[in-house]
Amino acid sequence: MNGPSHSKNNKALYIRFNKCFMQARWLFTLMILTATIPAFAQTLAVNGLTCEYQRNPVGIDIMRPRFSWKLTSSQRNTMQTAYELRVGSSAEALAQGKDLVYQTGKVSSDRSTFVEYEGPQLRSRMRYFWQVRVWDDHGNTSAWSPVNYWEMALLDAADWTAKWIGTPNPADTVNGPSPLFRTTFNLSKPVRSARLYITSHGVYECFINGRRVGNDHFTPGWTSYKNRLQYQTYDVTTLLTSGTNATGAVLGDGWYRGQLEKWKNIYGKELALLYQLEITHTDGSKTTINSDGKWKTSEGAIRSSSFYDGEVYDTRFEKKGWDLSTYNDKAWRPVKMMAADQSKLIAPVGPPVKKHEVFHPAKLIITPQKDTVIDFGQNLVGWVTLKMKGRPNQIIKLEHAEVLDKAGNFYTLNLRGAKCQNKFVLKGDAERTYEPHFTYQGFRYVRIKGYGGKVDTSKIRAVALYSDMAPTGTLVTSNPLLNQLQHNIQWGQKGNFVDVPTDCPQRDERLGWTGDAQAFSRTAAYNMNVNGFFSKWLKDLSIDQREDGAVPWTIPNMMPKTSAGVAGWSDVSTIVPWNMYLVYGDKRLLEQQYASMKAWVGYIQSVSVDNLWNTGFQFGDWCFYSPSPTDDSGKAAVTDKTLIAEAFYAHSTQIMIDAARVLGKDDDVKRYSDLLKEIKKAFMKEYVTPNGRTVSSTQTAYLLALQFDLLPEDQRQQLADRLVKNISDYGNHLTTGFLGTPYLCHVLTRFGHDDIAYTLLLQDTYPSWLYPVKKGATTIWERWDGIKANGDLQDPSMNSFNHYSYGAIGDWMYRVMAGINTDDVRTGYKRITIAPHPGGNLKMVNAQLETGYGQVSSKWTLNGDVMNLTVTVPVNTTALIVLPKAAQVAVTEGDRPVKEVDAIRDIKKDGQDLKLEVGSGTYNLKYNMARSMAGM
Ligand code: RAM
Repeated sequence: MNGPSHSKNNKALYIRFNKCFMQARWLFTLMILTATIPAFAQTLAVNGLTCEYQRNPVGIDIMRPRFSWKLTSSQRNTMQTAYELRVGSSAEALAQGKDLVYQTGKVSSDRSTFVEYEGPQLRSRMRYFWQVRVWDDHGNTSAWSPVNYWEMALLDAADWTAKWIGTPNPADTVNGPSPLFRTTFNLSKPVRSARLYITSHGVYECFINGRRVGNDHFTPGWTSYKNRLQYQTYDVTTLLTSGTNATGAVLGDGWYRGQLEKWKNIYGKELALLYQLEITHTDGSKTTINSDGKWKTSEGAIRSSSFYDGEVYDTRFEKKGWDLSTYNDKAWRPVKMMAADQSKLIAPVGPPVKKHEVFHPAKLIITPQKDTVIDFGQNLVGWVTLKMKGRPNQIIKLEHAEVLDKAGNFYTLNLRGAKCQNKFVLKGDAERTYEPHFTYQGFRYVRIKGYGGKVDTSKIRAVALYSDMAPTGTLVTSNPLLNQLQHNIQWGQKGNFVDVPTDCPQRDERLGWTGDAQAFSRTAAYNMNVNGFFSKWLKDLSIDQREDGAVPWTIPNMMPKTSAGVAGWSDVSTIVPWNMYLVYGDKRLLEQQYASMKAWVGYIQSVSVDNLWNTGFQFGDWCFYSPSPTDDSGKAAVTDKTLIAEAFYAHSTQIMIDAARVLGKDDDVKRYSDLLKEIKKAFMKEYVTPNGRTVSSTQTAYLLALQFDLLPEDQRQQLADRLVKNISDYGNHLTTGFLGTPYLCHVLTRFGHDDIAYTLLLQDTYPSWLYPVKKGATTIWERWDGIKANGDLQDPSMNSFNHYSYGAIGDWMYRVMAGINTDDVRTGYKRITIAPHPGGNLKMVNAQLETGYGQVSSKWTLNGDVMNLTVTVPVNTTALIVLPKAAQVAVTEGDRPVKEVDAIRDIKKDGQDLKLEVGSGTYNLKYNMARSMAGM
């Protein structure tokens, strides 16, 4: 009955025959190709070149830039054995190997990431071209890679000849009209190239001859402005014209003087512009156009703009053609010359904010309160654009909200003081698109007022804006709810990686909260390349760190100096550099942050007595589970804040040991190892009973103690059992807050409780990850119950629907469920572990991760007990594939037993797991778990 029918059999035969025939044909073609093409062309190639995290960066100021490249090969099991890198000052000469600035010669090395430039001193403004070729361990040599480049920015303060200009308006006019600045200039000679170096106090948009320069937003970005201010470099060659040119810029308050929490004018009271346009003519001569006393200023259509409150754009104030040479600026006023220090200027290392996804309205709703509301179907961060003609003096008001309330009405209470409104005042001229400039909103719903008549949704869009990080990870499972969770995690990241890692994107906060960032950093690094993003931010951290080592709650710090030095928040200073080292192998970043890391641990030491850190303010396990409104049952999962502090003290100290080891600082290894022993002793004495129970019987207390190895080995299992019991006491629910959540499933897995990790992951009643998903969430919420089971909304004073911290489960989903991890010695995925943990009744998990070496992937499917695992290991890496419940004899690839598969270097049995040491390539492995275990 079960056997295939005859016709099926014939069909299978036919397909097999056809396949063979095709394969033979393919082989034949390959043989011909092999005969005609030199050996290297078919097997080994170099691509994906980057310099300092970027592809062809223009305007960097790193004197020893680092190069990375990726290899591809048609052969399995391929490692780079040598590379040769060469740098020249022109693409043509370089391709011919002439006039080289620097060449490494053939270097025997398997390094293909972060290879440092060691040539002669790099010069301001110079563009350098580079390429690389590689050798592999099969005897192949690649061709030279395509030529890439990087360009140096202005390296000396003396390179700046432009002057800072501002407006003669009174200072401290926060939320006033945006100033415009303009000038004209004549170019009589043809232009070979032109660079604009530009920055501002406030945020800017710049134009040349009516065209916008670049497509970045909120430039120059947010840094610790009192100490460092980024400027951007743009290639504007094509924007210039012969004859008269015009250029201009418009400024908004931005982070510089706009409201941040309750403060305004934090970095200064006046907006200002610094603009240096350097033009090289075809004859080699130069013209420089600088911001200076000759520029003029006026006000334009942006009547006010603020991140929190939104923007008012009044077309009646438009200065049509203000950025064209034909414009008459007689009525404009001379600019005010500003004093400013050029020495704080730096070139960016992180990505700028850009526009990304565009959303069409999903639904037009008329609410019970008769509001016209558009639902975009996604809680996103950015703004709404509107195409319309309109009537003279028509005012369109767009208000933004993340959720509707229980009755289906537009809900803005959780935005607190932030108005989140954009207003457009129209003239009734030709149809065009309106969009704001110096603001952004976190929203899914938009209430439109003043539209008049039926809203034409075909002309309305929502545009997502966030830092331009390359997407690196995808994760899909057979469970749609989990897929939605993964989606929500990624959108939480998009919405909160807006130049700095923010806690939330909607209410009057949007600050670089450190605790949230550390909790989410590892997950973030799966979803997107955050190396440059965090490098920039960590630099601000080390600069804003207090002299005594205390790390502020938020970075860049805009709070009083006393708002610093908190467990789980300030530990971002050790945790994130270490995570970046693990996932990218970025050793220089670790080196750069080392002093800051040390200072933080030094601070804890200085406030500790007998190695106990139990003084000062702590946030604790923020947003932990607590039954509301009262806690008669004593079920609130309150973890002693000083226990948490001591645990993170140990964790940061452990990271110091690890970092010191990597950086070869033996004295520190010893010093911190000794210290850690004392901290653990103090922890045991103060927080662990003789029976091995932590004084707080909470999941977070157990998790921190276990994750950070605070108990002696022989006491750990019993604590893990307590954790399991605790979870079951809460009806298989988590109770953790921001600090415990990232470790929850990892600890369960480590102590053999994958099943419980899956139970928690798949739990869909409050508190759990899937509860919000079931409630229709499209991002991660700040609270486990942002919307209660009965539809009521949580306390509006703290109820963000886009807060990424709990999204830290993403790390476990990639690292354990799909099983993709980096080795912690050969970091940056130089050596990969693929150790999937099937469970939770999932039939399939498929994850991909673009690493510094190329794509790693792990896809498993379970059909009954039959496990199919497809793994991709990039060239120049090796991997350890861990097959759960597998016996060697049972595992095959196609028809071949695993031991016959080429590129498998070693096979070992380890308990129930089979471990394969493999080289690069794609492997399709298959076995029956149950039969394997039966010792087949
Ligand atoms: C809140 C922030 C953030 C948290 C701090 C302690 O206001 O939203 O998420 O880290 O407080």
